[in-house]
Amino acid sequence: MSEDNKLKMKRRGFLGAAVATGGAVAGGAGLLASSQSANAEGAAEPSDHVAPGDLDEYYVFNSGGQSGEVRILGMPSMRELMRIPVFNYDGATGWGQTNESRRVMREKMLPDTKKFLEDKGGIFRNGDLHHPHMSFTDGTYDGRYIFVNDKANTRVGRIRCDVMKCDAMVEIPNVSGIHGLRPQRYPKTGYVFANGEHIIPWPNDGKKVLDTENAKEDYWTAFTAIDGDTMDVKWQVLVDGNLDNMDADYQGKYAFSTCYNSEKGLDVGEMSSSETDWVVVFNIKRIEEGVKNGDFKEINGVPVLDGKHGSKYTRYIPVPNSPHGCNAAPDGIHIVLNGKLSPTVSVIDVRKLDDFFDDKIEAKDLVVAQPELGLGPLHTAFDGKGNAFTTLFIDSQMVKWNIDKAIRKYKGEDVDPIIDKIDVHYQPGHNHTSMGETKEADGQWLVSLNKFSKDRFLNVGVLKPENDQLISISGEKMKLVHDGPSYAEPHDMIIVHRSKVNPVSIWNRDDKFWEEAREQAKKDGVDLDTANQIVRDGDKVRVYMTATAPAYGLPKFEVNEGDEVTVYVTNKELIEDLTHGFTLEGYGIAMEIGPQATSSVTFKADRPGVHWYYCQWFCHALHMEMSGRMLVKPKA
Ligand code: K7E
Ligand code: CUA
Repeated sequence: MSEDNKLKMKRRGFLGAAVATGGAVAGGAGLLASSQSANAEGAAEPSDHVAPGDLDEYYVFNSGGQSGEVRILGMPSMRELMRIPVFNYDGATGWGQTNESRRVMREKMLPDTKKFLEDKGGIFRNGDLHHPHMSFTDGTYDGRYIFVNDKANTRVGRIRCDVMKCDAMVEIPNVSGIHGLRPQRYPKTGYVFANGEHIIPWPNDGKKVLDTENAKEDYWTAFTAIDGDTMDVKWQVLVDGNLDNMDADYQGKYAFSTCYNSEKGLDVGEMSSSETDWVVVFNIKRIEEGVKNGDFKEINGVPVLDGKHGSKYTRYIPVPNSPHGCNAAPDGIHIVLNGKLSPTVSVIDVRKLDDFFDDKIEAKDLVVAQPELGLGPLHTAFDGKGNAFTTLFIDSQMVKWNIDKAIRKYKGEDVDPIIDKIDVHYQPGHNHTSMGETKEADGQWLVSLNKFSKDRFLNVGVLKPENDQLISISGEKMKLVHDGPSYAEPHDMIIVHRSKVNPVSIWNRDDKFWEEAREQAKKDGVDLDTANQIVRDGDKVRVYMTATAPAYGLPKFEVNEGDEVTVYVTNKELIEDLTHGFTLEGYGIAMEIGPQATSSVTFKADRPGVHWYYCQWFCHALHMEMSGRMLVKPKA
């Protein structure tokens, strides 16, 4: 029996009538609103309660903002289940320190950056991760990957959902600050699209333009398409203005980026001086043809097409100044562009885009609604039943509105598209609904990611947490059910039904994650799976050892001061949840080794003496005893 069915069986007993009334089945296999427990009347009462031992119905992949990581929460409990280090340095797992993680971080780093980081440890230790999005097949999540942006160091990362580890990272050339990011929805991902936010001189080497009064001519940014399978940059399209957020359609034809700073100013006054900015629409097919026909300039190895005003690859739709969020509705038709400085959102109809690109209609004809929702609309999410939920940053509210009514109102009908408004606490940025960015949007839950929590939690000092609030949207009215503090600084999340995600509990011994270790072992003539031995190669020493609770295969090893030592630890356990660690005292070294994994770390043995290594993952009654000694013989 599948986990889902087991859960269903277990819950069916006590849920009773609630299964029938509140158990909306929307699209995916066995989507059961099991978190809605029954009240006395048998009506569904939305609750975040998940009893001890019970499992959540949804995975939440929450961004970690300037913490650079991704966090996995369970929904509706909103319990934090795991963290996935990506653009950061993590002392627990050794992310940024193990050879395996450093390969991921450095493999597609630009040569220039590699050089810059040479004497700084070789990696960036920070990142700013705003937008996690799962790969799609035919308009819904396919559970393969999660793609993430790094605004701080202009990268795109990928998380493998089978092991929930970051397995690829690419630094994007020619732009600065990757912000909006979305995988292609149809037919499948495919491309991962990424917005370069900040305009910079092209090239940005300090030679040509260092300080300029003429950003209009000298500063640029671009829209980037990455191949989600190879993580190679396929092409870029140079645009007018700063690119902010983006989304892709459900047809695989177009992508959309909100754009601020159409003025091309270099400070906030200049950037917001004009009445309107725009949304740039990218015509994927035309761009691909352009690449094929050589209609580009190759810059730093990437075909860059000209997408400025007048280009056949793009169109510019004027919208009120400084739009922010860009969200495709699960109806596959409507794209909502959030006003930010304007109290409105603009809704465009993707079915008109072919005509727009053929210059048969004007930009204004694309806009089918522009409801006034309140102050500071930033992002919009959907319930799959024709309703939208928009965060109002300045009003500190969530507004529920109906897309169809907004369209009718725009046509002149006397209808109010606003259905409900509730206060959130406080100043929401992103929001997200369960399965809401897929065609299987199920209208169960909404999270408001609030930037400020102020008085909502025990005071923890000057730096306050944010507040991710869980809201039930299964009824006509929204209902706030949970406050969830979060550390700096989730911008965005996705809410994925558990039926879409199938992580393993034990690594596959043949996983390519430690391919380099495998190859090195082969060269050294040792069997990585079983070796407990030292291989000396000049002043390079490779130490191979196994880990089986409660002992390492090597209780000690000896090296000389000044040796470059690589320690490979292979976890031999076949039991789930039996992770070992390797912490080397006084060397600042620690790493995680999951069941059936190999992890390795390289360091210079420049501290003579006895240094204990021990297992920092509690694995056995004799876990404390799982240790050994590295003996470093001093130079004569
Ligand atoms: Cu914070 Cu998506 Cu970077 Cu809006 S963005 S809030
Ligand atoms: Cu192995 Cu603790």
